[in-house]
Amino acid sequence: MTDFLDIDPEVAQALKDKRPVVALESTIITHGMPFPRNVETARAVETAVRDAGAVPATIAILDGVLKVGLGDTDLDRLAQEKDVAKLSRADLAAGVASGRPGATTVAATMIAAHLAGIEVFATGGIGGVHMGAETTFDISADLRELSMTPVAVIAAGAKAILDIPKTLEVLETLGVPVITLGQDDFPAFWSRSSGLPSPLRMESALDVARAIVARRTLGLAGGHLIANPIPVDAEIAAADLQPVIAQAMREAGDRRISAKAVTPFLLQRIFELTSGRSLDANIALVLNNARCAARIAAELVRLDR
Ligand code: PSU
Repeated sequence: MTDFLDIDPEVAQALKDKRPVVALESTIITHGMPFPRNVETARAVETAVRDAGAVPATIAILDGVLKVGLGDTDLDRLAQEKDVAKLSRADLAAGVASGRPGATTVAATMIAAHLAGIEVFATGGIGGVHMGAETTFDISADLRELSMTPVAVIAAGAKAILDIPKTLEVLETLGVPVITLGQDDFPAFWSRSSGLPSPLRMESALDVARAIVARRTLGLAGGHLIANPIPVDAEIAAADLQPVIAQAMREAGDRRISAKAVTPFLLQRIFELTSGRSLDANIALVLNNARCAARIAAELVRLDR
């Protein structure tokens, strides 16, 4: 495995010393945000993790190796490279074998984090059940991964472009604990509330760390979805976004965009239709999740001492 997995020395040392480490994904860099804000955000997120006392480990495939912890040059390369593959569980191994650069989704990042021994991972929003899934069957592999791989994913809920009620139903069926921090409603990425109650609610990073330890001790497979609402001053009201999302989805339908291309297309169109407001909100929520993940990782390390 060492031929395919490359853990950055700083990350490896932190894990060995039982210091907090937070995994970060790369699809958000290559398919979620335009250049150069993508790489600026990737760096700012790493800094936010460090400022909160943890070591960041951004994950991607470069030169035929699954890298856990990217250097500055790696980040620049990834952000500017054309045709980076978006890799999930199904194509992760083929992506590594191809030798071409690849970005990891939430599912693939969870797999890599677990291989490296990292239990906490921050992203923007997880993939979920797409609108119209009753005919397209388009359900993100992120959901099943959460039921299989013991990593806690800190996200601002599920993106509002998804069918959130169905996403919550599938998570329940798969036995994934969905814990929202500090409020009763499950958040919807750019907005603080999806209008739906969260299955579980907790108030602090310590509560979450205790739940992770309990799940591990009980031997229950899978991870946790920790929903961290976007900060109040950064949110976009759901009512303002609804027509924009509807238009972007109509366009995706007209152009027959499908499978992996759907989420990147919608994010890009919503960015254009909101004159960049959606990207500002996205960046704010990712930074917020990075800080939250670092606090959870720190509590987890303390409980494990
Ligand atoms: N969070 C963001 N932007 C993103 C993503 C998360 O703020 O682009 C990515 C994650 O990598 C997630 C993917 O796994 O979107 C979901 O893609 P899909 O809907 O195709 O499963």
